[in-house]
Amino acid sequence: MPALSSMTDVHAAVNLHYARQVQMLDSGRFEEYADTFTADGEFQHTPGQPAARTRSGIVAELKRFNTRFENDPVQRRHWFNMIDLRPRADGVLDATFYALVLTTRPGVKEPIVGPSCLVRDVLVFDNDGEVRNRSRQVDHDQLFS
Ligand code: SDN
Repeated sequence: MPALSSMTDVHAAVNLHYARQVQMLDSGRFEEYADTFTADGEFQHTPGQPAARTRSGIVAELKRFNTRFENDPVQRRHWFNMIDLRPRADGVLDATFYALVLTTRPGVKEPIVGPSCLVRDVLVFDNDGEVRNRSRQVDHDQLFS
């Protein structure tokens, strides 16, 4: 972890990481999104599905998932909120937060709301000083039991 003076600085760095990361995702820049994960990063966006591993695996999974929108132009936006950050002794960060997916279709003012998600990330400050996801696990509220 770089010499950030306080948890406030760490929160600011993580918030910027999330803002950039989610805008890459929502604009279909999947290679850039995958680059916000470590080289061995793991990503599971839907419970019960196998986690995508490595950056190329994450890109492939996002392309596969988004084929459903090929003939259905949509703007998806993932809204992140309530970010709880807990640093481990070794500087790795556990982040837990809410994510709400809004899907808007051309000419339709009201977006489709959902899924409402709980996200668990493991974040590291990588060798180049950038915040990256070592892993991301997304749970969907409607699948609770
Ligand atoms: O990257 C995320 C995601 C995500 O990629 C999701 C995808 O589809 C691709 C960060 C935080 C939350 C999410 C949530 C989802 C939802 C998931 C399934 C769906 O939209 O039906």
